[in-house]
Amino acid sequence: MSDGREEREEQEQRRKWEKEKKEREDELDRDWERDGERERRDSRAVETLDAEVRAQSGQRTRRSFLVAAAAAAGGYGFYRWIDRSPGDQLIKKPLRKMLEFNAKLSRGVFDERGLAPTYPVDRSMELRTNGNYGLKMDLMPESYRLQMVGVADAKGLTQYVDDVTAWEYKYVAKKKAGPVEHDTKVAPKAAAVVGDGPQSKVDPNGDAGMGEGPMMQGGAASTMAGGNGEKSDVKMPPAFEAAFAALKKAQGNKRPRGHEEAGMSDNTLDPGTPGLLLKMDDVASLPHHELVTEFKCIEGWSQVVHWGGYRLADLIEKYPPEKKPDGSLPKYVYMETPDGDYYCGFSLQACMHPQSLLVTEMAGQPLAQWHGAPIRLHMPIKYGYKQIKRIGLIAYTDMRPDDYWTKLGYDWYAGL
Ligand SMILES: Nc1nc2c(c(=O)[nH]1)N[C@H]1C(S)=C(S)[C@@H](COP(=O)(O)O)O[C@H]1N2
Ligand SMILES: [Mo]
Repeated sequence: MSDGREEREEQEQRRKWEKEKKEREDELDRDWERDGERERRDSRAVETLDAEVRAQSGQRTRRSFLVAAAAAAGGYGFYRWIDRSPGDQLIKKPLRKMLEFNAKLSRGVFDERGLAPTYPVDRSMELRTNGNYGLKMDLMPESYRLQMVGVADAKGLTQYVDDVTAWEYKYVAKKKAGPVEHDTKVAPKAAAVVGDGPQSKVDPNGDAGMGEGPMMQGGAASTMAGGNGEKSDVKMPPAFEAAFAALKKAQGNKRPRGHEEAGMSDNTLDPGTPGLLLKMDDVASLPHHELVTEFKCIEGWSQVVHWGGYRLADLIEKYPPEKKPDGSLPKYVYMETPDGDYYCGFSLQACMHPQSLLVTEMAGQPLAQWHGAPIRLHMPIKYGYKQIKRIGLIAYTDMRPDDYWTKLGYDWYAGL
């Protein structure tokens, strides 16, 4: 082998690739700044025009008033028009247009190809399991709700609640031993090392010591018994017990969030955050889509997978973000698991990508818990570590959201 040369070439290639990626990201940042400028200017123009229209409408005929109003709406009143659109159908189109427009301005988020390649379904295979943060206990499907925060006119919707954080997800009580479900591909090795509450040093999911990056292999056995949330039989001194009880009460008897290495997300919602609690039916009422694309883990492996579910863009169009006071849209989307242990941040544009999918089926089967049931993300323009499993929250935000692996030093964009 001409090892030296090959290695040099590879390094050269990698450097080139990284430089290009950096340039894309810088350009994206500049685009976003420009967009913000543009949007602020546009909304100022809308205000001026609106004021003019109001001032002139006293003296002018009704007809010329309408012409002026139409000019304002056509020229600059884009955001106002969305404001005034009463129904879903009307909101849909202008919002989509605007996002497409923004996406064009910041092409950098997407791979230059725009779309990730797709494959014939017979090339697809069963996806291996990798990473179990936020999935260590099985979620009871009836207790599932998708929290959405930052949605425009949320208060008027039937799914509105004053505090989304008060929603209680229920988990299946785990057996400590005995037969536990597992993926037949993987030996149920974790059964032997099942954790025993917070004191346990052994990762109850069998991934202890298997890696420290987003490539560690949780194994399908990861859906098996977790120590979390289980009662410990250890007797505490009464003073401790009282203090512990007080602490528990203060946090609403809730398990603390951010149990894994990266800790709690900076975007953890404050108690009392209003929003929507969507049911599966709300999501399942969107048009169904299937996609056969390559899933890539940053570790280097990739697999062609057959996905089924709903476009994230369709969900966003149905529940669009609330605009900022200057009329522009928030630039980011944040997602996390119901327990807050795993979390990801995205640009709104990446979420509007037509191949960004809220996945409910894999290989024509309902999604398994260890793959992120009831809803996980597939985003073929990004590495696997952005493809969050078991999405509990989708929040619109204007600050670049926190991200589990970014906290540990990985690239935030994770673009392919
Ligand atoms: N909730 C959650 N989602 C997650 C992870 C995780 O640990 N927890 N790991 C990520 C990583 S690093 C990868 S490669 C993919 C693996 O998805 P899979 O197990 O369905 O193959 O999930 C991603 N999403
Ligand atoms: Mo990964």
